Amino acid sequence: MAKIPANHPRAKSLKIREKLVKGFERGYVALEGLIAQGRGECFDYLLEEKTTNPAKKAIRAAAAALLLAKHPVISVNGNTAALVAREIVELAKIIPAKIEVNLFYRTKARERKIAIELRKAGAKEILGVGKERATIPELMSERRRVDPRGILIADTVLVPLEDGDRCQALRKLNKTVIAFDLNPLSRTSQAASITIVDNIVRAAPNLIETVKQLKEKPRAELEKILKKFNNKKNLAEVLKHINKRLTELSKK
Ligand code: PTJ
Repeated sequence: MAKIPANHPRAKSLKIREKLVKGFERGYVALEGLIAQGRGECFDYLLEEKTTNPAKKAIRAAAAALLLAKHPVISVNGNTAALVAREIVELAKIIPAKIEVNLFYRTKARERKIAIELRKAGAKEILGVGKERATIPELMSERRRVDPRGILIADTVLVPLEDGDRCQALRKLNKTVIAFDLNPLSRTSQAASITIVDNIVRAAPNLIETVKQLKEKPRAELEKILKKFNNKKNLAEVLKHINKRLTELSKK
């Protein structure tokens, strides 16, 4: 793989791509995961590759929801393992939450390799790997196979880089769904209880810090934060932010 010059104006973004390409070469990122990243990058340009105020609000609500949950689970796919394995493990530790591998393009080999990446990042227990599964009847894709100790009984599920179907299925099962998705228009973004419209590489460390800040707060305060949050309104704020930026740019 060609070396990226440190002074390249897009070095940061190219390094993120490199992580995904390496993950693909090692066999745990799906080929389609590379396309998904490209889709995300396009929206990240519109956000100026910065965490917006609405994203910060969504991160705060997500932290409150995860701390209030009885059975919080973090779902991990190929892209998430390639980009933020360490952050996922740290987040799971401080909440505390379970980690479950759940793949759209599921193969036993990818499951196993993602578990290896998560172990390298410090995870001790990883659900959803090579075991007998329960299924979510509302769903036809491979994502329907869930761990009976994890997503099946979870009340709150964090689903980074999701496909819309599972998000809707989990909502139908009355679970609180938190999504990271750079596309505010995606079905996932629209269906989730809390959508963090931000790049997972920025949002995951931010979520860790926010969980740390809120961890000792009384439940009543966390409930207040959650009650105040409205996903539709927040997505509208993201669209207004993009709209304002494009309007300003188009005047120049
Ligand atoms: O590992 P698997 O088998 O579970 O497959 C994972 C992918 C991502 C391939 C699969 O879930 C898929 O096809 O996803 P989609 O439908 O392409 O949706 C991915 C969403 O994530 C898109 O809306 C992208 O905008 C968004 N996205 C991509 N990269 C990032 C992102 N959001 C936040 N941070 C990113 N880095």
